[in-house]
Formats: sequence, structure tokens, C-alpha cells
Amino acid sequence: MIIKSAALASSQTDISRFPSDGKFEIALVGRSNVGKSTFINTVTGRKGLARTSSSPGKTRTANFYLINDEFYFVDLPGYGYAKASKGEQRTIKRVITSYIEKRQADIMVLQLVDHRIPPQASDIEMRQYLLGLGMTPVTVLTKTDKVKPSERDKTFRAIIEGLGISEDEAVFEFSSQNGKMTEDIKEFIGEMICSI
Ligand SMILES: Nc1nc2c(ncn2[C@@H]2O[C@H](COP(=O)(O)OP(=O)(O)OP(=O)(O)O)[C@@H](O)[C@H]2O)c(=O)[nH]1
Ligand SMILES: [Mg+2]
Repeated sequence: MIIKSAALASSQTDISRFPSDGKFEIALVGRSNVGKSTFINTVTGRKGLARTSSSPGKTRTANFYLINDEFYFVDLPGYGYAKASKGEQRTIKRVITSYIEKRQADIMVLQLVDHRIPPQASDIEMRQYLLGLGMTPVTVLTKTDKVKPSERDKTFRAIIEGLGISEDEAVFEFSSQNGKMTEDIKEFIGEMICSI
């Protein structure tokens, strides 16, 4: 997949205002700080496209990035950020679930989990929620560059087992620092877009 254009098209918390032009959407879910916004910047090769931060809770709205005038990356707020107030956590949950339930027929979900640690309760809860809707997410293990090479197989297996991922599911290791991993996921996304 060659990225010809990438731009923020809409930033919303109100589901009635999400764009609905029929273009395919690839939604990113994951714990706060797992690297969703960085993933969009890396895959598009546009460093400052999605705002990133070293402190969790940066993305609070559903941000729609139109790619090649063909499909959207939807950057959703991160779940599982313990320091957010109860009210903020409710808003975040509402933005995620209202988006997913409205769009479930026309989207692919990428669930990002941190490669360095076993899946957290909030990751398992999100996966179960998606499976309950009949949606199987594609799992992306982020920050692979921060995992010791000698630990990589072990942490990979812990995530597969912890999330209960079956053999026929798509799983990618990813790092914003690694060109090969970026190319692999771009190729997968390109094939998805071509097949719809
Ligand atoms: N080393 C390394 N750092 C990464 C990688 N991906 C993200 N980061 C860093 O992790 C931090 C969080 O990244 P974001 O992309 O802002 O995370 P997010 O999931 O969008 O976070 P929220 O918007 O809070 O939900 C930033 O400091 C990034 O630079 C990666 O693959 N490798
Ligand atoms: Mg973000």
C-alpha cells in the first residue's frame, strides 16, 4: 500500500456527527498509551498527523483520518486509564462503544496491546466485548522494539494465551522503529482494502 494522502477529516465525541460517506474504516482500540496514534503516524509515514504523548489519555475524541481518499483510520480514545475521573472514563467508554456498535458491519478493528506485558483485564474485556458482537479483532502487539529479543517469544505467547487468540487469527508484532514490521502491516491493510 502506498500512502498518497492522509489528513484528519473529523474529530468527534457525538456519534451523530461521525462521517458516514460509506468508506471503509479501520478502527484502533487499545489501552491508553499503547501506541494507537503512533501506529497511524508510522503507517502513514506522517509523523505529526495524530497527536501522541508520553503520558496516557492524549486522544479523547474519535479521530477520523482519511487515507488515499479511500478509507479511514479511526483513532479512538484509550481505555483503562486509571487516573481519568469516573466521568471521563464513562465518556471514553461511550465514545468507543457507540462508535463500534453503530459501525460494526463496515469496519475492521485493530486491537493494540503492549508487547512487553501480559494482557490486562481491560484488554481481555475489550476483546470479549468485540467477540460478543461477532467481531474478531486483528491483534497488534506494539512497542516490540522495547522487548528483549530473548523474551520476545515468551511475551508473544503470553499475549496469545491471555487473550485466547486462535491459530487462524491475524496477529502482528509492531514497532514504530521497525520498517519491516511497518511494511508487513501496511501490506495486510492494503490487501484488506483491495478485497472489499
Ligand atoms: N519505543 C516505542 N515507543 C512507542 C511505540 N509506539 C508508541 N510509542 C510511545 O508510546 C507513547 C504513547 O503513544 P501514543 O501513540 O500517544 O499512544 P495512544 O495509544 O494513542 O495513547 P492515548 O491517546 O492516550 O490513548 C508515546 O511516547 C510514543 O512515542 C513503539 O512502537 N516503540
Ligand atoms: Mg492517542
